Amino acid sequence: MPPVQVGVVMGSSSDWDTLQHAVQILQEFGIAHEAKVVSAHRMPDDMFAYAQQAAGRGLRAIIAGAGGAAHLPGMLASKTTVPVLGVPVPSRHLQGVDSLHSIVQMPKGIPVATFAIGSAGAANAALFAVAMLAASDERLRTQLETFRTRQTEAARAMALPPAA
Ligand code: RP5
Repeated sequence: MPPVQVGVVMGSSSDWDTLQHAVQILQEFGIAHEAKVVSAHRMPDDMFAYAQQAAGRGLRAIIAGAGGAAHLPGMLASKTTVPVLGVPVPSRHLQGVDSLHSIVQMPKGIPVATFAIGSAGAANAALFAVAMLAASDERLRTQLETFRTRQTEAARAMALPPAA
């Protein structure tokens, strides 16, 4: 098994519906990854250990998703210099606006790259990780360009139904 390059972590198994969209992209690009629950509030010691071991394990990026009082991305970022990409998970009562604010409002000095609420944010976080890795990987850069070209072609081919 190749060494894991991107870690995908989330606060609860209930976040998987959202974070699986990041994993799908990583799978599509053939990037060695792992996905696991690492809750900031329910297992804080595990969270700190994950962050502290990330660089030594060779992780190049951590995609961290959480909902509500979404402290996971920021707390991971406080304990590692590995880039943390934060994904706000839609929450039951506030539709993820709480998650977004919790993740995006980091104090100066500890950045978390914050993406859109929900599945688009999760997919884009993974695409961003791909772009980071592609900076030093020609094969991956070509793959990313092909992905973009296919997307452009699909958009150009979009047909609209007749007006009602
Ligand atoms: C957060 O609390 C998790 O990231 C999740 O989005 C939210 C609710 O968790 P569960 O009660 O569904 O386990 O820590």
